Amino acid sequence: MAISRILIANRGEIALRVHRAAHEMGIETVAVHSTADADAMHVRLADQAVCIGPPSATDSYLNMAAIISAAEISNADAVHPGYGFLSENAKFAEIVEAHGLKWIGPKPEHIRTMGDKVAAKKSAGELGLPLVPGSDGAVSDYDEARLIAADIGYPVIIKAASGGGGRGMKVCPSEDQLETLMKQAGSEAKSAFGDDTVYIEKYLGNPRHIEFQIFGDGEGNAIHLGERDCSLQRRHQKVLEEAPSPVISADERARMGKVCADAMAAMGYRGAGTIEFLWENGEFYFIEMNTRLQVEHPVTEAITGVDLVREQIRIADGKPLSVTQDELRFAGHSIECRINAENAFTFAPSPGLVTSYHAAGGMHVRVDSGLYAGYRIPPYYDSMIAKLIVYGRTREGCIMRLKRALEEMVVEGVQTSIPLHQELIRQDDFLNGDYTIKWLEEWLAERDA
Ligand code: MV4
Repeated sequence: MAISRILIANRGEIALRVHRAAHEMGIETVAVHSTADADAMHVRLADQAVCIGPPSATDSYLNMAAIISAAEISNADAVHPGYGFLSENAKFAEIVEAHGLKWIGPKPEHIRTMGDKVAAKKSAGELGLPLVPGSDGAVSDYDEARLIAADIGYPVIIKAASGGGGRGMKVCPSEDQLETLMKQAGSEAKSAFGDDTVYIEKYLGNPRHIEFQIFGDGEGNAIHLGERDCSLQRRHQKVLEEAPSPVISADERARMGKVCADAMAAMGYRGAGTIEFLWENGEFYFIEMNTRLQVEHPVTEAITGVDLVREQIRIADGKPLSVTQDELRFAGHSIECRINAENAFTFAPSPGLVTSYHAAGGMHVRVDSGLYAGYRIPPYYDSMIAKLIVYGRTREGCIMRLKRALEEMVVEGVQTSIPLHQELIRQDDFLNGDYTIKWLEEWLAERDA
């Protein structure tokens, strides 16, 4: 039976994004929401809505039993998890499938493998992806760590196997600090993730974060949709993303994209995935894989013309990929600004009543947001309230359009990061595409000095 009603296990702009793709395919949607989100746009737009618990995400958007119950009572036949929340929870994917529902996501075994950074790296290496030099798996004793670090050379970085988002990482400059930092990394990982497993890598001093979007049909076919440059981050939160990367040539894209697609084909990967690399001195080094749709997916949509959520739904429904690698064309340039309800200088969250709202518009301007005038942004969740995505034939044209679109955006009643973006895109280094993962924090430190 074809999918006819999707339960969207998420909130905010991504819930709207999934709703829109579903409705364009003639598929009904079921929203779930906490009591704090009763007035949210994703609830208003959906065909049905089910309250799944109190404001705390643990008791609502992370409450598997409540979400499965909502799917049963609404007669949904598929679940889309969006990003965050339960999207990379292999157990949840299994439970969804065990209830006879279609999981709009990767196979649970692949979610599980990629969620364990040590297993992910091992698997990536076997699949032919280039790795950061380092330990071959987990490192348990100090003597072993010392030998590995001496071999690859200092500085090294100690990472938690269950980590992610930069948590549980320690940069170690020399051997005399290795034992202390290993113990620290292990105990921090234990308290944060309940797992003290760590591994070691060569520390790359000043790389870019470049990720490839891939799609698999679960039956041995896979394609890549090019890369995104996500180097502009603050405290492991992406601020602005672009596609293509200003530093990757068409030949490099085709070569590395093929390495990624071949790897995904070989593992029988299903659905959307992102392969994250650090890029330094012209070389790619695999660090992690994300087994979900990502916040920044619209920049890839803009340069390829492929609706990634539609593609996810089609694949979950057993249909083939809608485009072949040969048919895919990368055209133009796209930039996404994440607009958060926060102070543009201190980054302090700024939830509350939105008194007026006007989204930018015009040619090649997209705003993904559940905002409306009179909406009260709840304090319980992520502060991202909108994504502004702009397209242009060239990077320069894209930046000019972005500048214009940022001027047009109106969000009153709360503070937003719009002024931060306006300042950021005027910087020479940004205009030149000359930035790495350290650039944004260094620029902010100078700005605030
Ligand atoms: C690294 C690294 C340098 N060398 N690994 C941060 C989060 C996690 N996804 C991996 N991270 C890093 N791994 C090696 N071997 C530097 C980072 C890193 C980083 C990576 C991507 C984007 C922003 C970052 C900010 C600080 C550190």
